[in-house]
Amino acid sequence: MVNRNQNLSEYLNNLDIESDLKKIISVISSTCYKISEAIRLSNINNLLGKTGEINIQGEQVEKLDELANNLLIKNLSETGKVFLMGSEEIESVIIPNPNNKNAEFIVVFDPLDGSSNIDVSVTIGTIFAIYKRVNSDQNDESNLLQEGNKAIAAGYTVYGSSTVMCISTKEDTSMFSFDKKGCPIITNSKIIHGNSKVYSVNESNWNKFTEKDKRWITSLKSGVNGKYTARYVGSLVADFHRNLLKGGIFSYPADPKTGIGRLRLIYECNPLSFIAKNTNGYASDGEKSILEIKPENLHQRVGFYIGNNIEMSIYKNS
Ligand code: AHM
Ligand code: MG
Repeated sequence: MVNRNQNLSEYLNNLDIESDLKKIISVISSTCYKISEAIRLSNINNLLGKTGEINIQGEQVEKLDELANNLLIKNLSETGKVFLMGSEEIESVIIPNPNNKNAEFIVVFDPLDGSSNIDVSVTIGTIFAIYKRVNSDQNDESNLLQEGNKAIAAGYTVYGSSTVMCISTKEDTSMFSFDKKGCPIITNSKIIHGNSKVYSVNESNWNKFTEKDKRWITSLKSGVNGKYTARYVGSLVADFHRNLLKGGIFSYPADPKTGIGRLRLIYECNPLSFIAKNTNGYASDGEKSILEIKPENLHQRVGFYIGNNIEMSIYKNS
């Protein structure tokens, strides 16, 4: 049973999941709290701006991207429960140090989503998903190239006007806020997608949209499906969080010429799609379920449509 005002450890005690998984979730939570403190003080501590490095995505690395990435890798390694990690910031699989070859869990993450919003104090966030390893070879990428429907837990933390962490398993999806000492306290439980009419799309890409996407967005604006409003933060994690609580649909279509999208299947789309599935929502790449896509490489980018079931069926039937 989930009670409002429980702390995370009481909440996890009541979940029917392995104790090693509970440990990993707790460490992600305490790491997110440390990241939120670093963000809060970033302007004073000279933590805004770029490191001068270019990451695997070909993007300039922000100092806070690096800080969040290093903290997650270090703290997850020290649990001794993680077999391998994968990060949006790192080209290949990450072997924990200290290493535990007998550990069973795989953790993948986007350490700080919404990098372009860091310097302007707009909401950013950490996204993660947890899997079981598929074999005992730490050099085998197939441990990370798992379909999203194999995830056993996923979540995110938004660093916004307040810091909110979402933890999702098949059993429950709940949200937590950190108290003064950094202890996560439940604020919402048994979450299901809201039903307000919002669409979140970067419409500056209009000339690259397919005829179906154009038809769909035009129909939302026309009012035939009700009165819609547009909200686009430019941080996926923030747009998803708002749509999950209030309702709506987020989309970042693939470029029809290449079939390649902007968002990363393993680090961004799968974790949020897993949460959507657990909360009366659904995610697709425009045709098929995101959670059924077998990743071909660690940094694969896909088209992405995610929202409550009603909005997703309006898109499908456009
Ligand atoms: P990031 O992980 O480097 O921050 O990139 C992903 C971000 C998403 O958070 C957001 O939805 C999207 O990129 C915004 O892209 P655009 O500026 O093209 O709208
Ligand atoms: Mg991202």
